[in-house]
Amino acid sequence: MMLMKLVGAIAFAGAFVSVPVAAQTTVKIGYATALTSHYGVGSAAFCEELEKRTSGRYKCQVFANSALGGEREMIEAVQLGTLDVVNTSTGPVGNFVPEVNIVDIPFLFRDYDHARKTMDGPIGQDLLAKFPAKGLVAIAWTENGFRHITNSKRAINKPDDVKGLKIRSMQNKVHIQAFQSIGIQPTPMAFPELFTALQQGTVDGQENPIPVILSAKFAQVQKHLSLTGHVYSPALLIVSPALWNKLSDADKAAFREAGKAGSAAQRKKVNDDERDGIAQLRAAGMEVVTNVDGQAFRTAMTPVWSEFAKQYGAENIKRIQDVK
Ligand code: EAX
Repeated sequence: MMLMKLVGAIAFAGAFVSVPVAAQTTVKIGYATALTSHYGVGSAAFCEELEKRTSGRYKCQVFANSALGGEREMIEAVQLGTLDVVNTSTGPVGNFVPEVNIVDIPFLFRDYDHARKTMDGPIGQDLLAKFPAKGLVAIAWTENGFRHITNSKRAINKPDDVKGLKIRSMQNKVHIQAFQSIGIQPTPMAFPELFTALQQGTVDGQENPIPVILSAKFAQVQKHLSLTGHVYSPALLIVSPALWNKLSDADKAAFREAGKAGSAAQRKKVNDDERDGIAQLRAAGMEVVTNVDGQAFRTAMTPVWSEFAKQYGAENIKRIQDVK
C-alpha cells in the first residue's frame, strides 16, 4: 500500500514537472508585420514545432510589428547576435548576401508554384548556403507573396499610369532599378515608416503583397490597388550564428524541421489572403484594378532585364525560368 502511494506521488509530481527554466533557452524572433499576418502565422508555427521537437528546451519570445526595427535592422541584429531569428522578406537581404538579389527580379516567376518549387529546390538551397559567409544562417524559405501597386492618386492599368508617381520601395537595388526604368520615382524606406509616409503623402504609393496590404491596413491610407503582380517577394528564416553554433546537430535538425513547418503555414496563410483579401480590401473602400495590362509592364521592363542579365548572369536567370 505504502509503495502504491509512493508510485502515485512520483507519477503525480512527474505530470507537473516542466523543463526547468535553467534548461530552457529563449529564442527571440522578430518580423515586420502583425501577429495575425502571414509572418505571424509562419513564425508561430516555427516556434510551436521547435518547442515540440526540443521538448520545450527552446521557447520563442516573439517581437511582431517591427517592434525591433525594420527588416534591415533586424538582420543586422541577427548578425550581431542581439536577435536570434528574423522572418524577413528578401527586400534588404541583397545588401548582405548579393547573390540573393536575383530572386527579386520583376516578372521572373510565373506563379506561386514556380516560385515555391524554385526556392525549395537546388537553386533556393544553393542560395541559402551563401549566408554563413556573411555571418547569417538561413534555414528555410518562407514567403511574402506577389507584390501589387497601391496609390492615392489614380487607377493604374498600364505603365504610363505610374509615370511620375512617388512610390515607396524596399531597400532593394533590383526593385529600385526596375521601378526607375518605367518612370516611377522610387523612395527606398524601411517598412515601419511606411504607413505614416502614406498617410502624410510623403509618398503617393507603395507596392506589397495582399497579405501585407491587409495586415498593415493600407486601405485606410490608399485608394487604388492595381493587381500588377510585378514581382514575387520571397521571405526566409535567418538564425544568428551566435545561437546556431551552440546547437547540437540534433537541435540544428529540429530548427530546420521547424523552419519547414513555418514555411508551410506561412504559404497557406498567403493562399488564404490571396483568396479572400481582394473582397476585404474592396469592402474597406479600395478601388481594385484586376485586369492590369501585365504584358505592357513586362515589355516596359525589357531594357532593364538586359541589365539584370549582365549583373546576375543570363544562364542563372534561365535556370530559374526553366524550373517546372
Ligand atoms: O516583409 O518592406 C516591405 O515592403 C516588406 O514587404 C514587408 O516588410 C514585409
